[in-house]
Amino acid sequence: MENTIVALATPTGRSGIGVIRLSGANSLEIVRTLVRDKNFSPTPRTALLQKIYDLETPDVLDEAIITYFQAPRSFTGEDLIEISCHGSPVILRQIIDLCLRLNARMAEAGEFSLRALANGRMNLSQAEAIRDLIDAQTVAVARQSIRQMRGELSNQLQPLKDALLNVIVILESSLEFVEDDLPDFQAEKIKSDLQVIVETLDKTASTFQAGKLLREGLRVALVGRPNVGKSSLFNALLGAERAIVTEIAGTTRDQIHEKFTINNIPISLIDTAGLRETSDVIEGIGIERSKRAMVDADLVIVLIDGSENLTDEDKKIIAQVDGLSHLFAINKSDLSRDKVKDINNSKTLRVSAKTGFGLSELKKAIVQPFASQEIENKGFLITDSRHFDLLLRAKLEIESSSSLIDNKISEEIILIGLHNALRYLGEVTGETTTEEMLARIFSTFCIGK
Ligand SMILES: Nc1nc2c(ncn2[C@@H]2O[C@H](COP(=O)(O)OP(=O)(O)O)[C@@H](O)[C@H]2O)c(=O)[nH]1
Ligand SMILES: [Mg+2]
Repeated sequence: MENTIVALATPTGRSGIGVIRLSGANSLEIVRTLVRDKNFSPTPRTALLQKIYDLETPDVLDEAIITYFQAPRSFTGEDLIEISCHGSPVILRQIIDLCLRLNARMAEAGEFSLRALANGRMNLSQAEAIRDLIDAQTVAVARQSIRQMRGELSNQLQPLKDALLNVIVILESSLEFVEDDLPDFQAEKIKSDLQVIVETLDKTASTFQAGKLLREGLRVALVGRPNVGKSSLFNALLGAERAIVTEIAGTTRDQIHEKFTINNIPISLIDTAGLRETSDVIEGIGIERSKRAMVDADLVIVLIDGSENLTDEDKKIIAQVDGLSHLFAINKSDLSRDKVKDINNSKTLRVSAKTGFGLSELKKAIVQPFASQEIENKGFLITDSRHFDLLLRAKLEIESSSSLIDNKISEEIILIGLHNALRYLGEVTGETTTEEMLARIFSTFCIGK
């Protein structure tokens, strides 16, 4: 852990400024060589303009702003230096190479954060929140990540861990001092304490449904027979001419995916090849893919051409979505021939991909079955499946321990489940996470973070 690491903290490619980060005991020594000043002793947290020199030639490579964060008051808790260079990939590469020649080592993904964790600058759920913040696709996810980064999850869990520990202490001392079973009044107290913990865990874990929706969003597939206007609707929903639209049936042969958001929920919209019998090999493959997309989607929008009577092909598709989460949209409502009435008695929306009529109702209808009160309330949400899983496991352990109390099972056995629960809760914040698990988690981080 002592070795000094280096990485580009900004994206590769040209930019106004590119930031190189060094962390570790030798950071200052390395920078002294780069600026050719053996006595360079920057005031911590002060931006200094410096020339950066090549090692062998007298050449100045760049003029850069150097900021020194002295241990332990830095992101990683170690000596950390940020060099803000001009954002030229050539210059950045050269300066990183010099750092490597001066015995820094290229940082691995998330290694700065891992060091921050090891040095107690943040806990695991906070480090994960920084990763999620950087990856956030929507404002809503960014807001949730900031809350988690500021410790909201760990603060919610702490009282539960304290309460659980209290129960454990009582049981352990009764194990030492009492020969007989737990007195009834104490057993009742313990059971009710555990019940409160279980309910709170349940409440926190239940926000994951909304959190997952915000983070992962919905896969929505547009299906229908050729020429009903799927690609037109796809473009209209995106607000971009992404898919090819023609009056020729069978234009769309492969799927197209695009992302947009409805009320902060990321939607991955899939335009598919029109479903029909075909002898065209390529179109046939496209149709197979459409069928797969239909089954994989969270929601299928079946598009019908309202200017024509329902055809056998329409009816076949309508039968196919039975059992899948779906809604019917009747397109081309700008044409005055309104030939299709309700389908299978289900609610149908009238839209026009051409004029935009009905699109805002359609958007509402897409998210309506999934949107929950929690998203509206803007409370703190569990967004990470790892956290959700650990909360559930902790809850199950406590529940089964609690049921053992009634059966007068020995405290030793009851304690096993409670210790497991405490360990699971500790894994959320990283106190009880194994090295192997940490390595797995941090490999999902950016290099330079
Ligand atoms: N009048 C009218 N024509 C439309 C509408 N939507 C699509 N079309 C036309 O229907 C034809 C087929 O559209 P397209 O989006 O390629 O259908 P797809 O085969 O289902 O993808 C094109 O000529 C479109 O211009 C609509 O809402 N109103
Ligand atoms: Mg199409």
